[in-house]
This record gives sequence, C-alpha cells and structure tokens, in this order.
Amino acid sequence: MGIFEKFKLGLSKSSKNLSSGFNDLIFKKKIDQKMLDELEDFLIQSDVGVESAKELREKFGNTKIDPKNTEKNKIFKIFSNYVSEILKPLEKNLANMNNNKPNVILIAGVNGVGKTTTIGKLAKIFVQNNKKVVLGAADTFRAAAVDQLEVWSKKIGADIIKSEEGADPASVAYKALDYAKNNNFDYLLIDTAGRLQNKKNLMDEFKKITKVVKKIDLNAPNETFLILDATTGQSAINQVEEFRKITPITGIIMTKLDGTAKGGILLAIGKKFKIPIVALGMGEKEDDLHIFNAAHYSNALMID
Ligand SMILES: Nc1nc2c(ncn2[C@@H]2O[C@H](COP(=O)(O)OP(=O)(O)O)[C@@H](O)[C@H]2O)c(=O)[nH]1
Ligand SMILES: [Mg+2]
Repeated sequence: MGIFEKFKLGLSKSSKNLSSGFNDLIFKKKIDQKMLDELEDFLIQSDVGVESAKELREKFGNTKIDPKNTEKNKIFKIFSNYVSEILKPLEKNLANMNNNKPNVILIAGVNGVGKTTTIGKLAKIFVQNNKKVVLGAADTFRAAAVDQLEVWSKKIGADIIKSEEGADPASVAYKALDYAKNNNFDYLLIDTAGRLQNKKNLMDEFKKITKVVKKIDLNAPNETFLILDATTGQSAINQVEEFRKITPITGIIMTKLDGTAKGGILLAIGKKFKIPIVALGMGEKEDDLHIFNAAHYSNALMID
C-alpha cells in the first residue's frame, strides 16, 4: 500500500463524515445564507476550528455551484486546497532535523495519548533508515510503562535504558544520554509520564530533565514532541496550551486518527498554534505511524 492509500485508510472515518456532510449540504440544497449557516455549524462540529469554518463558509459562499450539475470535485478541491495551504508550511522534515549526535527527542503528552506506542513506531522508522536508536524509559511512575517500552525496544531492535519504578526521571534521561553519546547513537527518544493533573510536578520534572541532559550536551533536548490524541477533540487544544507553558514544543504528533470522524482537529491545531507537525498515528501496530504530508492529509480527508 502506498503512503497516500495509508492516509486514506487511516482517515476514512473523517473523510466519510466530511464528504457526506458536503454531499447533504452543498449538493442537495440551494446555496443561500441558511445553507451556509448549516455548513459552518457542520464544520465546527467536525472540529476544524471556528476560524477555519468561517473562512470556508466564505469560500463556499463565493463559489458558483450549479445544484443540478454537482461539481463534487470542485467543492472537494476548495476544501483540500484550503487545508493544504495552512498545513504545508508546518510539515516537519525529520531528515532535516539538526544533525546533533545523538539527536535527543523528548516525548511529552498526557496519559494515554499514545506516547510510548508512538516512540516505538517512530524508533522503528529511524531503525529502518539504518540509524542507531536508544529509548530512555523516563516514565518511571508505573513499572508497566517501562515494561511496555521494553517490549517495543525488542520488537523494533532498539536499545533501552531504564531504572526501577519510582526512580528520578531526570536521572534516567541522564543515564540514557550518557549511554547514547558514548556508544555513538543517532537518536535518543525519551519517554515521560504525563500527569498534567499535577502541573507543578510535571513542570518541575521537565525542567529537571532538560537541565540534566544539558550537562552532557548543551543542545539537548534537540526536540520536544507533543503527542495529542485526535479522539479527544477540543481537549487537545487545551493540552497544547498547557504543555507550551511547561516546555517549548518543537513538533506535534497526532495519534488515533483512525479512531475518530473528527480528524479536522489537526487543522484547528495547525492554524491556531503553527507548531510543526511531525507524524500521524493511524493504528496500534508498529507500521501505523506516518510522517506528516499536508497534501496527503488534505486530499485523504475528501474521499468518500
Ligand atoms: N487506534 C489507535 N490506537 C493507538 C494509537 N496510538 C496509540 N494507541 C493506543 O492507545 C493506548 C495508549 O497508548 P500508550 O502508548 O500507552 O499511551 P501513553 O500513556 O501516552 O504512553 C494503547 O492502547 C495504544 O495501543 C493510534 O494511532 N491509533
Ligand atoms: Mg506511556
């Protein structure tokens, strides 16, 4: 399966929702203010964001559409071009990430969004590109979290540095970077705990991690990727706001797009925060993470 086909499959719930919404509204009704109101409401409910819904309403309102001659492609194109224009500048090219060795990537996000799973999948992409990858198990809050990362490390052929449950996450991060540096690794991916309900602790934890890794490498962490769960909808927006206060975010990975009809949330987040988008998670398996491509995403949203 090609990469576009994977986007299409992963986003099929969202594309069905959007395409059938356009079908019911634009193609079956006269374009008037009432229909445009309905369209705007529908777009807001699809989580594309209030601002985008307004701008799209305007675009559709200015388009001549003959209801007898349903120019589906024209409508779909207006939508995908709009999405693509906003998100294209946000494509984060992993190959062009700074050439620090090792490249230290800190993974942040609230519990359950898919941090550990995403680390496994992302590490697999690096390993497939013949990179040496080590995982740092700095989510020491639960023993199960370390075990889960260990399973991934074995599955994909990456090393892991861990400590006992309850250990200081910063000390694990330090140990992992020390190991990565001395053994000439290309990437270190650091898993963290995401207890946003205790913001002060989380903030202190991130401060401490970023401080101790700088003792080994002043540039570390080179990246901090925030993981967001697409099925949480608007709450993902709050999470970006909260995490940005805790630590600078250099990239977003959105997971579980396969599990929601509201994949438009990525557009809302891109438009609002303009943070680069790294990859999209579209399933639980090791090959279900896809490097973000704005054209593929925007086109895949419009196929029914
Ligand atoms: N359907 C689907 N499930 C996912 C995806 N990413 C992660 N998950 C699942 O979400 C759950 C939580 O993932 P986990 O990595 O443990 O989250 P963490 O608490 O942030 O580390 C697990 O059951 C994963 O298999 C995805 O892209 N699609
Ligand atoms: Mg985890």
